[in-house]
Amino acid sequence: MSMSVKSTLQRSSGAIRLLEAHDRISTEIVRDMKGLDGESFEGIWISGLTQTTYLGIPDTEIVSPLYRAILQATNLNALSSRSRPLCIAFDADSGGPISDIPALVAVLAEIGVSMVIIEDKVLKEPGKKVNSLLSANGSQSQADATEFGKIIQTFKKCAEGTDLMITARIESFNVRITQDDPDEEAASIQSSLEDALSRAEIYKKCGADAIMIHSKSTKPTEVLNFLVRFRQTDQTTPLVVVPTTYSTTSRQSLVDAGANVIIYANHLMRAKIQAIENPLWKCLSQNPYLFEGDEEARACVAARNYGCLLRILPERQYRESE
Ligand code: SPV
Ligand code: MG
Repeated sequence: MSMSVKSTLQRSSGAIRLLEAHDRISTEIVRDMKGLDGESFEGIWISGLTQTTYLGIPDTEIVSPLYRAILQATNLNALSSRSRPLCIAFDADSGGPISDIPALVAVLAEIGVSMVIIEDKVLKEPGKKVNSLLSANGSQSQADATEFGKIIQTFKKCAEGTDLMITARIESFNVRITQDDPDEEAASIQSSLEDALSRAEIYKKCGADAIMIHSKSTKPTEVLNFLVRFRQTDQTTPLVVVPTTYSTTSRQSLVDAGANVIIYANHLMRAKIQAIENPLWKCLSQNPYLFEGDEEARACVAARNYGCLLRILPERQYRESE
């Protein structure tokens, strides 16, 4: 049995925390581990980025969310069998083909997912989604709010009578083109904030049960400003945040501003890469001929941090983003 995000939110006084898991062993680790504060994670995030990394392909939606959900059904089939039930949130990228949505929602229900997050990105071409953390100006495109609202409506209709929370993810901060001039930059940030707030209203009217606000800024300001402004007029709709780039921000400050769900989106994959590469690097230094002539393998082994996750992926855009 998995836990429903909705009922867990109703019982929780602070924010619930979800940690990325991309296979069975990482799911079991999340189930057993506690944070430094001694508290357990309430559940897992099935991340597009780490699921595709696990498959060795880029996070560009070349495989549909439906395909990833089906894959997860085999990977996570241990969910029901172990001691502590977990909440499961699923990253549905841009939602995939609209004709897939009924099947996607059915598979998600089957594997116990109770929150699905759909982002208002638009793919320039099929299979060419750009990951939100990539910084190249203008590389990401946002969907028209009304068109995206129709996708939310379709998810909502398919999920009727279930506990699945349809969550609209707003990318206004990530698609923004940064400006050199400080005044123009401040105006651009402000207009993204207003755009994000007005999209939140549209998506709620289309049936969104929760809103996720994303940002690739290393400072939490954009997200905190959104949370505070949103909460001035709506104290109930759950708000979801992903503090990957602004990771030094305390959980309490996000909760105080109005966040209800905090997703730690790629940590187990990053930990796994380090756990593999560190002993391997040691082994390599003891045996310098191990990878002789194989520059690609050397590059993988030598990588040290998040950049490594991007570097091992074959797409040129990831290399350019380093
Ligand atoms: C993911 O984990 O796949 C996400 C979050 O969508 S991010 O990579 O930050 O866009
Ligand atoms: Mg994703």
